[in-house]
Amino acid sequence: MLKIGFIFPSSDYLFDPFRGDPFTHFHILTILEDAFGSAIDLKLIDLRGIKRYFAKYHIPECNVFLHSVYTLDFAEQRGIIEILRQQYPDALHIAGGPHANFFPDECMMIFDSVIFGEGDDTIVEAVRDLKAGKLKRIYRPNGIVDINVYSCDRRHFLPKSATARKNVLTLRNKSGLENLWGTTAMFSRGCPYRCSFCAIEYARREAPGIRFRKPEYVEAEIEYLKKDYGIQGLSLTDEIVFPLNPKAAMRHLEAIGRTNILWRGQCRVDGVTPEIASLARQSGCVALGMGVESVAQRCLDIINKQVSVQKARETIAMLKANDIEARMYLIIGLPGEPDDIVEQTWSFIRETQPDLVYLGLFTVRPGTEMFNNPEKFGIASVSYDWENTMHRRRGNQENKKQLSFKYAPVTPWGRGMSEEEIIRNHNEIYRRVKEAGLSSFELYKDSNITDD
Ligand code: B12
Ligand code: SF4
Repeated sequence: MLKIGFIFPSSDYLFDPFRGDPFTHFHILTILEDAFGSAIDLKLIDLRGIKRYFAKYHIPECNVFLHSVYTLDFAEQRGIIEILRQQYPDALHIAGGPHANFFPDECMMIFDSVIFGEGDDTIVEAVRDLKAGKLKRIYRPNGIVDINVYSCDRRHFLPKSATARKNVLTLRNKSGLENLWGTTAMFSRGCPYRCSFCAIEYARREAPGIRFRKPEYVEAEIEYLKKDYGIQGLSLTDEIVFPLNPKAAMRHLEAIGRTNILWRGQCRVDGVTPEIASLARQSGCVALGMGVESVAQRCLDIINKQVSVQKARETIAMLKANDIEARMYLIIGLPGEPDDIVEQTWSFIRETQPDLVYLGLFTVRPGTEMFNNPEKFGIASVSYDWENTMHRRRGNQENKKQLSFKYAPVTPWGRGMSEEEIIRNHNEIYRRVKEAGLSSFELYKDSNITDD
């Protein structure tokens, strides 16, 4: 029988790698299970928390190994393949995922076959080809897939203890929810916006826009999680949790509401109307995170955020008025920051009183407009050392902070800030945020926080 193992790397740069769930792996394995049933043996080889050196002892022999390649994981994945080529020399390695799409040549040198773009249909084609001894080097999708033709992602590939966890719905202002059994879920794919610091642009180049699962499938998936895993609370990791069309958003929220689950999610500052906020609360929403990114309008314009600082103010107030915790994501070090960014940021926080502030240091991520055209953003150099191109959470929290890029001394917006200044600004805002009890890291001390 053909044995297929989908490897999830150690994620050793995360404070708690079990804070998120491997959706890609659940999804692809569910598709293969539906297509081939008991004719193939499927495994999710979960290396989270396992030291890299010991990975080899946790990987059983398979005919084929699957890998979803992320930039931060790439060095580890390459190391695992080197070991597996010795340990199981006949096994083949098939890859897909963001980093494979950004750097196809590099990935083609390492993997036997690479699936570009959405792999929902092409993985089935690849396994059929493999069985016939005709695995191709490259697979590409035929157009954008319909995400409603697949079963809901089944989670039985991991033990129940990895899915149902506490501390998923911890709130700043109310206690008790941290004890609910929770997990993460996602009911959409993609994002129609193109912020220049975000990897969505290139990760989803072949499938622009956003697609949502039908309300009846959303409801069925939540009921499955309640019944089989005892789930009481959900963290929804969709980039944009509400369908953009207001009628569709209402049907979506009504479906979630019928399950009586509590949930938190993410949205853009321009993605919530008062009606949606009120319905979201009725459907069990307790907190929403928003990419405010910067309180300097010039930065928002440069990064193509297509929102105003004023809109962020209004949305924070609207969520609070609806008893939904308003959490804001901020990035320090963006191009075009004014010299007094610390004071501007602090005065915005004092005025709007968000419930939590997630503070990030700007990184130029592979797969972004900024990585591909740095000079347009006044950036003189960017690191190609994959393990250091994005902040590793452990490193970020515990070690010396470092930037993965340098601004030119003169940028299209004036003087380019030095690494030292940016880190000093970040540290100062973080100090004030922490003192005010608004730090997300303090709230989730014991676990990592998923990011946008
Ligand atoms: C949910 C999510 C997570 C989850 C689950 C990730 C997972 N590995 O399953 C968690 C919270 C764990 C996570 C963590 C991180 N994430 Co994340 N995550 C996402 C998010 C929001 C959705 C991904 C997803 O599950 N989609 C649903 C599945 C079905 O779609 P998919 O993953 O795109 O896979 C499809 C194709 O890409 C392809 N495919 C992908 N892999 C493979 C593999 C094979 C073998 C095949 C056949 C096909 C295939 O087929 C799939 C079906 O069409 C994306 C943004 C986005 N909207 O795409 C960011 C995103 C992928 N994450 C990103 C990042 C940076 C991270 C972290 C490094 C962040 C951090 N520092 O904490 C970590 C990495 C952890 C890890 N080791 O995986 C970046 C990737 C950038 C990059 N250069 O690599 C993205 C694009 C966000 C962004 N805007 O920057 N993430
Ligand atoms: S930052 Fe958010 S809104 Fe902008 S492109 Fe990325 S996912 Fe979309």
